[in-house]
Amino acid sequence: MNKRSVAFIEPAGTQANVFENYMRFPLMGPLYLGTILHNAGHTVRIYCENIIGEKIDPFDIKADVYCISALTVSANRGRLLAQEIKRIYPDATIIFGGIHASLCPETFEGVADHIIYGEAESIIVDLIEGRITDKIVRGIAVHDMNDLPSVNYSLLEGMEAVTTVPIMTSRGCPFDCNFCTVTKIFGKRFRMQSPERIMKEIRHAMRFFRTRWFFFYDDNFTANRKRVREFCDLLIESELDINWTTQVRSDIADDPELLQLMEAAGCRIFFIGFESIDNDTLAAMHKSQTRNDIEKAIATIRRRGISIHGMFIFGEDHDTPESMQATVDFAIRHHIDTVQFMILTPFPGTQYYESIVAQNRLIHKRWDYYNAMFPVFRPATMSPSTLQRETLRAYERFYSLGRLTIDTLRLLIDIFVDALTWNFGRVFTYSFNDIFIKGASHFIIGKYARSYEPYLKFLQRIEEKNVIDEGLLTGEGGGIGVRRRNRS
Ligand code: B12
Ligand code: SF4
Repeated sequence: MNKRSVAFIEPAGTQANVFENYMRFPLMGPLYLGTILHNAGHTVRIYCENIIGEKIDPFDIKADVYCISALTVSANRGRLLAQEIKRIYPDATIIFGGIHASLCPETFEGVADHIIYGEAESIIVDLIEGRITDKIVRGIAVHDMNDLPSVNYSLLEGMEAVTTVPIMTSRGCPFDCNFCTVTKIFGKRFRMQSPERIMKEIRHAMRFFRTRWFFFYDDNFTANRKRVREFCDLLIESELDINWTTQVRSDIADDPELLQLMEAAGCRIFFIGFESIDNDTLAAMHKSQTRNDIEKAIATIRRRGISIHGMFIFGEDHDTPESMQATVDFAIRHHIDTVQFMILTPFPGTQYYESIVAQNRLIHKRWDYYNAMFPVFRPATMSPSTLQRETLRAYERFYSLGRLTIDTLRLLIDIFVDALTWNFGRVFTYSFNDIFIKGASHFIIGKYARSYEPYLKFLQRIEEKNVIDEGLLTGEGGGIGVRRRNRS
């Protein structure tokens, strides 16, 4: 078999996304699949538009096979790229995979030679070498996560822009939140790498990057606590001295000793999906957590000096403008370090999507707007434009200049008092990073608040007329005038 040149493309969403400006992270799928193909002797490059910081031009990328990995928000851009590639290189093979291809393959009908559902490590070589010829192919879940190769990060174009090393040590989640696509792709069985293997991954990654910040992408890093305990022991013993961030659930508060160990091993920030402070909303989402669990988690984690990035979702049927602003009050009162207020988004393939479609509440299927920042369905207790406005107001309140000033002053006073009293005990809890993120978020939110106006106008029009003016929305996202980041 001739060796082939393969280009992986991770398109960016075409709409403004508050966080993409300083969160330059690649998906791990292209990195794993690219590494496997590279190890099999094929020539591989991976192009992630979010990392490169601009739109890629297919004229600049010549390959035998184009593998496009799209989320829902980047599906239209992926489709458009495929059309351009086919026009420029009619003999090239185009393969779509990833979350959106798995959950909504019809999006890529007519532009894909192959569409792959689910995990593709065990089929990618056969696919590229032509032993699999079916148009629709079902991948096979990786059975043992320790069998995966170590990621070759140098395949990633523009990897110098990555300031935090991405690593994913597990797949699957035993929970079943109704809005989430994770279990639809990776299943409910939690599969994980061993503590020794995670250490090997860290050492391996350190050969590619100078930074000592790592982000463990795992959806629920502490689902198996014994593993995390052993990993932290190994990390402390190794004296590698890295800082890391990961995603956990509120139930981590049940194990304060583990928290202490994680902090000692360099864990600095937790990303936690709190989703809501209302128990009825949490129950409707099948979140398997209560407001009490959230409060306990915040208090316990704060005591251990780990920062919290709290993620909330607005727009569930029990939500009102008042409950949304009460969530902001809650986040401020409980000193959550940074927050994300996402608008509930019915992603195809989820239980939530099915129920919204069945109730005829979906406004449109322009995937560019499915980035949890635009209402794409009709909420139960308020208009879509109210949901949009109240979400922006929530952000503006949380990241207000007044709060930023107070937090900065508080930190400076702590440092001053500690220096005077010769107290070094809490030096490691000073969080310059939080102040920086809050400051950046304040400016980014101000900028994006202005760019959401066209979508708000679109929502108001459909609310007045009760019809969708298709002319206002275009597939590539320029139609309603929401500004894109300048990529060219
Ligand atoms: C890391 C991460 C992020 C990072 C960076 C992601 C990025 N570059 O887009 C950050 C924090 C910035 C982020 C942001 C967002 N994220 Co996010 N994120 C993740 C997370 C936790 C891990 C992604 C990952 O690497 N997975 C592991 C790898 C191995 O999986 P994979 O890339 O899908 O690849 C496998 C298969 O899909 C397949 N495959 C993939 N590509 C291809 C291509 C070909 C050709 C083939 C054959 C096969 C194939 O094979 C691979 C190996 O088995 C996932 C959850 C998850 N478990 O995946 C959510 C997830 C992808 N995010 C999600 C969402 C909604 C978002 C946001 C819109 C909102 C938000 N949460 O802020 C933004 C949008 C970002 C954007 N691109 O515009 C959703 C996407 C849902 C959807 N239907 O699109 C997910 C699935 C979480 C969820 N709860 O549902 N995210
Ligand atoms: S939201 Fe988190 S806990 Fe819920 S199913 Fe998805 S990954 Fe699991």
